[in-house]
Amino acid sequence: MSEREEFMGVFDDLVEDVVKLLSKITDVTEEASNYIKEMMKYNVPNGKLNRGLTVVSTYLGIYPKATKEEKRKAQILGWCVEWLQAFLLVADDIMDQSLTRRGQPCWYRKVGSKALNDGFTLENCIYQLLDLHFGSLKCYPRLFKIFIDVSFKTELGQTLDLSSVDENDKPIYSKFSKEFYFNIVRLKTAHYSFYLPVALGVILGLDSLNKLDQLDSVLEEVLPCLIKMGEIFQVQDDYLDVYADPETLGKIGTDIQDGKCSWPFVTALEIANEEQKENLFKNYAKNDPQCIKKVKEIFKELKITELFLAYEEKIFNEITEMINSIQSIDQQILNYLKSKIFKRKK
Ligand code: GPP
Ligand code: MG
Ligand code: MG
Ligand code: MG
Repeated sequence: MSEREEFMGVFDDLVEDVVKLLSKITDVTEEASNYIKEMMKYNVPNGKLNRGLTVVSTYLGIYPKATKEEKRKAQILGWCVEWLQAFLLVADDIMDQSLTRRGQPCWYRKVGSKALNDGFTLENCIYQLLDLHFGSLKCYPRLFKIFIDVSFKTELGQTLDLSSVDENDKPIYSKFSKEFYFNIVRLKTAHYSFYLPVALGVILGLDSLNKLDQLDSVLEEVLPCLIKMGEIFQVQDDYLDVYADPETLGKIGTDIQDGKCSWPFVTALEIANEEQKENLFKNYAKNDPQCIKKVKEIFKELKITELFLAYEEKIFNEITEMINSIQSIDQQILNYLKSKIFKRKK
């Protein structure tokens, strides 16, 4: 069985854990419980599962002697990250007015504004599952705190992301710069997508080894490299938003019509001549196929694809160097993560 299949095998049990918890709360009807169960099945398990699987691979890298039961704990912790991801995506798709996610309609397009409450429910499930499965471990307070802190950073990143347009959804171009772009990206993506899964694997691994006293120095060492991976991951996400086949990507890009402060657009602004800039401003942030086409034509004139490929190559070389200098954990843990995103197409 592959790691992914084994990981998937744990999901149904966690859904049942949540259902059982609901059954213990007075006044929760069977209908409500069934709704939440279906909502979780729709939103939690259908992604690439990279974040969840990274928790498991990191844990095994720190603590290779893990028994089947110990490994299962790491898988459950991995699923907690996937629950967080589900919460963030349900909410993000409302805010970005997206159409599809993971090859199916976005949840809010199925249930309307109930999706907002479902997002809260998904988030709370993290803490219910943590309490149920990790409540008696020494590392429990650290697990709890890292979820809270990383969620906060992600929400602040979303605040920055949304602040690039005004109350009429018009982009505030004076804010658009690479510096502002990377402020957004580090907060909204890097912490929860890269730092969190590795940190969770490290926390649980050091707990198993009875070496939690080493935790802070390990996390401090790996943080910059993971943030760097998060940066390039979101640059790829922004590139794929414009250029990937929606069938492969599982989502239809919306960054151009949403007027996002995205990598292709900020890069284009840096190098465009006055006429190209004027045309970019005229056509960006408009939900009109002709305008989107025009923006893409200018991107082509400016060789955005070539610039992206060269930038991707450069950053991955820098990441390789950063990994090679890591001493506190097995470099293979980070190389695995790097290989998952290198030249990714989805
Ligand atoms: C990715 O942005 C960032 C997130 C999904 C975090 C959202 C944070 C919240 C607090 C809701 P994106 O909009 O580019 O992602 P995608 O392309 O997947 O829609
Ligand atoms: Mg978004
Ligand atoms: Mg989005
Ligand atoms: Mg995106």
